[in-house]
Amino acid sequence: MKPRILLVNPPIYDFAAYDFWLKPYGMLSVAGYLREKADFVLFDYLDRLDPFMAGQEQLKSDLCGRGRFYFEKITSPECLKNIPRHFRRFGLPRSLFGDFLKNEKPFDFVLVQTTMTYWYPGVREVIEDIRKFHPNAKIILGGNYVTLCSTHAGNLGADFLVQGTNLEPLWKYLDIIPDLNQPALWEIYKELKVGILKLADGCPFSCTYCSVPKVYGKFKPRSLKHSLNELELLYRLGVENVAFYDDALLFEAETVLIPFLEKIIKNKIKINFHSPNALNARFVTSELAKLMVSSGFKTFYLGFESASSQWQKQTGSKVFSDELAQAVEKLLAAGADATNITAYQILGHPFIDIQELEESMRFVHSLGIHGMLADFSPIPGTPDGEYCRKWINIDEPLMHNKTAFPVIMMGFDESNRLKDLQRQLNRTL
Ligand code: B12
Ligand code: SF4
Repeated sequence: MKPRILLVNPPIYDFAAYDFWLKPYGMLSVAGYLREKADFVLFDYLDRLDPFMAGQEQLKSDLCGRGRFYFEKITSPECLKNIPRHFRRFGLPRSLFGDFLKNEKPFDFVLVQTTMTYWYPGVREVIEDIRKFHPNAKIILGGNYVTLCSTHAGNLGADFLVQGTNLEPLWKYLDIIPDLNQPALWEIYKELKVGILKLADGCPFSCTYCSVPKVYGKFKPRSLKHSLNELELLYRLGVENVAFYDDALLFEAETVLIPFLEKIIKNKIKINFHSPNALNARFVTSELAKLMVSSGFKTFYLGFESASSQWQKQTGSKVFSDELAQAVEKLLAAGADATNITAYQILGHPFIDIQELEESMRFVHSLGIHGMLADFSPIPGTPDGEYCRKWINIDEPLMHNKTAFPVIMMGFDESNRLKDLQRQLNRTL
């Protein structure tokens, strides 16, 4: 008999959360490798097409597939009490999971997606409920929180942790031989409008605030055939918007992104593409910009962080200001809509004294594109995260919260002033 496996994407406990193309892609990929070798059931707390959320006007998606989550206000955890913002629980109500679990036959395994390290209270809640209703199911955690905070995650009460990207121990634990050619298990959703793709793992840079180089190592393209299979599945299922979760989508584009986009055009696939996880402006050539626009890219998020060359060099030299300016020019010349080009800039980074953030925001504005302040989250095991031990207990993942850290670093008023300034600048475009 095939094992019965429950897949759970937990609710989010945070000050803010927005469905910026959020999908439990790691867990769905693992489930895809086990397609037809197990019986799967999904409970995705963050599925805005679930009948509970789909009926609510204020939670409707925008044209690109983004939107608000249902939430309930809750008390802040003790260590975040001094952050003057409401703490919330985002996602379907907990009682719906209880009702669901009561009516399900026993599960052999439960796979739980973990994402931001500071979202672990949602994972803990899921574990408590599974233990209550299905005490014999083996609970397996995988994803970013488990990888970056394995000791902490080990204390949440799960049975097995999948750290990093090596899935061999998981296959042994499940006692199933996977089929690694299978695409992610997207058909498990009753209705799906947004999908995710990842054409490669890793990144060639080593930014001091980022965990990717340590977790993924060298840049490694995935198989083009695999990515095209996955895209075809998404297309068949009626997906309208696809976001790339790549860390270096434009790196070695001649062998990775360009052949992929050429196939999209050749096969006349009409899907909107998005790059929420930041593109590197250095790699935007005129040809690539044209290809991206003609193959369906609609939004362009560029990682910039700061216009200060001292800050840029000190944190890894991933991109310089003239490269951002040239990329914007090329994207505009290729027909990209200026209102859909956004440069991220990091807010609350510990080297704020050399970051020249306000000047950087004005520089981005001078290029005629939107800026977006990306609150800094200190990550354990990275040079900048470890430096933040000066201000916070980094062994408590709640202290990695991106809303909290800038307030702790620079104060609530200063952080708000910069956010207001960003809004004002964007309004004048
Ligand atoms: C996509 C992405 C996003 C998306 C959202 C993703 C989501 N679903 O929520 C967006 C763009 C919105 C985003 C936003 C942010 N992000 Co982000 N993001 C990522 C990224 C690139 C991938 C995360 C992911 O979904 N992985 C899942 C899949 C794609 O990974 P995979 O390797 O293929 O998975 C394999 C294995 O890992 C394993 N696996 C993975 N999951 C599971 C689950 C199970 C059950 C099992 C068994 C196995 C398994 O098996 C898979 C099979 O191949 C990571 C970097 C990275 N490369 O991991 C950063 C990362 C998670 N983000 C990070 C940061 C800093 C942020 C922001 C704070 C940035 C900012 N200041 O705005 C925000 C925070 C958003 C918020 N609301 O708080 C940090 C982590 C911070 C933290 N403290 O946890 C990371 C690690 C990047 C970094 N800088 O180091 N992010
Ligand atoms: S370029 Fe992006 S993914 Fe690569 S190390 Fe820097 S921040 Fe991380």
